Amino acid sequence: MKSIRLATAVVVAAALSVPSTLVATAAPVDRTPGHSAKDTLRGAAPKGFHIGTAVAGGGHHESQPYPDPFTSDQPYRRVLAAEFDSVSAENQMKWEYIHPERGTYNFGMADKIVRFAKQHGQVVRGHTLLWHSQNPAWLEQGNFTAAGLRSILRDHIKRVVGRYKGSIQQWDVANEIFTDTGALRTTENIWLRELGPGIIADAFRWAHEADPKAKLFFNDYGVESVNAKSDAYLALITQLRAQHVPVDGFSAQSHLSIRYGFPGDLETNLKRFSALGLKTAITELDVRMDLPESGVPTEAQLAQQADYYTRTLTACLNVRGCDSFTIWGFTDKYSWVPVFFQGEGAATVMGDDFSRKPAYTALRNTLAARR
Ligand code: 9MR
Repeated sequence: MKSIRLATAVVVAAALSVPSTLVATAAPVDRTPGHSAKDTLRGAAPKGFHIGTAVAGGGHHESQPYPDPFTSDQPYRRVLAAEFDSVSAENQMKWEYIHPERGTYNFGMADKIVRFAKQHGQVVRGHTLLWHSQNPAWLEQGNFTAAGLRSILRDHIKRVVGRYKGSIQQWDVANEIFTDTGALRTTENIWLRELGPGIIADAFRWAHEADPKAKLFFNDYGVESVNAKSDAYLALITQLRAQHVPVDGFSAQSHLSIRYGFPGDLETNLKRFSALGLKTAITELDVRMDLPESGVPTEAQLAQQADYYTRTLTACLNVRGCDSFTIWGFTDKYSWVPVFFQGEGAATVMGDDFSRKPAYTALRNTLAARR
């Protein structure tokens, strides 16, 4: 039944003239040897609840002593296919990768992710369209007029969102636009600085025109709790929705650390957004820790980490409209954490060899209990 549905989807996609590079034949879902379908995260998840991961490539990986993980590491690909039914581009859809020169798009890496997702019955989260970081030099250092810059953003959104029309379930349209005190990032963010806050509504409108079915999100870190930053999102989204701007969702990245307490009001916070009729999502969960000198986490650390993963998942499961839960990588082998936080690591749910940590088991059991 499943393969027939997938095959139909492929035919329909082809008929809608999706670029031929994206059309894939349906293939059975690979499974990690030794694990049955039920014994995976996607197998344990309740119907309609998407369990996702970032797909490793670009960004910090390029400075590491290994080849591109997603395209080179076969065991990695097998676990990616077996465990998850949602994938996010960790870096591959960011401006510096997908639009490296003015007028030149490089869709190769993103196409491969979308094709992989189709082959394995996964949905895709697109990340990201309007951000202050990982923009190419030609954009950041170009000397554009406001009108010129506006048309650059419009063309980018139309081209990128349009290319993957029908293939992306959720887009992070605007990423990290507020500071921790709830002020718009008008200094670092080229779009807000040069074009003013009105550009946010335009970005959502253009994305919606390019793919009316994709759910369009605001995405940020440090918004797990009720605080100045999440308050700022609540106020902005309320205002935009009153103006009929097509905003569909609000997502909390959730880069957590056991150094700090768990954001216990996560569920309460997400429910404020859900009450506006929005979807919510957890988009980049990882739980880092200070590593002991041996480099090996203690049992107590692993238990606390498992608890943070479980509580984040439970909060999402308890909120209507929170049906997408993504971890920012699934193996410590490729995590961004040790590269950005000295002395910290072990933030994902699997070891370097894809061995399952207590956090993995806790997630799977929590999902299974809600089936
Ligand atoms: O995981 C990404 C890493 O490979 C990049 O080097 C880094 C550069 O900023 O971005 C990481 O992903 C970020 C995401 O795009 C937005 N939220 C924070 C994530 C972790 O930094």
